[in-house]
Amino acid sequence: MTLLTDKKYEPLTEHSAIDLAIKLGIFAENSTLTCSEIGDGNLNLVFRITDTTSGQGIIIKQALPYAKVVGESWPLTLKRAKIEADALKIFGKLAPDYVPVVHFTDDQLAITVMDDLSHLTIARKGFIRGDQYPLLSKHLGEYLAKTLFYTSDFGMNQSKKKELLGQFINPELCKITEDLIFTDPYTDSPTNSYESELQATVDKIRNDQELIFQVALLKMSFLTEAEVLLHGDLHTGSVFASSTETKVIDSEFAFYGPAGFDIGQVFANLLFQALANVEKKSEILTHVETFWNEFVLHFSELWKTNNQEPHAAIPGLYESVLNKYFNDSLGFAGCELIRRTIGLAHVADLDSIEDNEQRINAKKQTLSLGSLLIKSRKEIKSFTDFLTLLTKSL
Ligand code: SR1
Ligand code: MG
Repeated sequence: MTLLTDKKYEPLTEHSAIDLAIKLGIFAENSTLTCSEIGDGNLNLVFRITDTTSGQGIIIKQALPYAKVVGESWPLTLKRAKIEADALKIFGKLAPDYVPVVHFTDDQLAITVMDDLSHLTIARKGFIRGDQYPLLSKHLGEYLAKTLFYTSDFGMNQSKKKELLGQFINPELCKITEDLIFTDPYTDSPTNSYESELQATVDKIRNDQELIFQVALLKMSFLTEAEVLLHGDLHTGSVFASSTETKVIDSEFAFYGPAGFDIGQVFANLLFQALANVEKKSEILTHVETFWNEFVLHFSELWKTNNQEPHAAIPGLYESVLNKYFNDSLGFAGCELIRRTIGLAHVADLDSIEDNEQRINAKKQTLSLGSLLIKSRKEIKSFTDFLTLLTKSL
């Protein structure tokens, strides 16, 4: 929905965000409102506006015409706000328990107005401070089973899927992923950043021809395999959580790609916690297992009950599709582990380890696990094999 088409784009301030919320009729003109810019991601402005009397709030998210993490030298399309809002609406219909409600959008201003989730915590921050999220992995498994299945050729009309694919052509944001995940970490790119103590390990990665070949294959899969509508950036910073609730946000990287990409990002971003703190190994492995089991439980049920593909019942097809998703996810998880350690966009799980030696060792272990998953993903025949490998490697 475009509500304010006469408005020219300009970045909101805390003051103009309040004006906008009143103009949109979200709050009465005489309400006492407070606003703070709370965006801590790499790309956007995020304003939380609260009515001090009722305590009720909303979020206005606005895309900037450049990547905030780098600055104005890295221009970026505002169209991503529309992609994000459209994806949130689709995912919200498919998995309503796990997606915030979108109230308004304006393509010109590149804004999305959505539920205030401030009673929840960004899962990565919560994990780092020791919060427990007993239902998070179960919820993410169900969320992904539903969003991936219902946007695939198995879960929706196959002609409509092609139209949806066209709606989510997202070249600029995909290019960020292609560069930052699949290319830059394996070259001497100025976007990379890592401690000098990692240089020898980085050199080893860049000289590992088998590893680079496998990364190139995974990149080809990302570029060409339009299996499902992906979230496209499903790390723990894109998830708000509490002990009872889980909400997936930040879908501006959404596009049609290989299902294993979202699954692998969830695996990797859970694993950062175990790599950062060995005491969390058992908690995190339980999350990894619960996430996968829940994904399979829902996906297999949807496959049996809602399949649109006439060949769906052919013996072996379900197993073949699921094995492909699983196998791909291990490779994509490996790429995520590596790029978050030596590429442009790091994770606080590792970077916040204060002790230098401990941090470097955790990062070396992350790079080693990443390489192993990428290179040996096809030999990992079952989820049990994966768990055994993780138990040995962490
Ligand atoms: C320039 S954007 C860097 C990273 O932030 C986003 O959340 C994506 O993960 C992207 O790769
Ligand atoms: Mg994001």
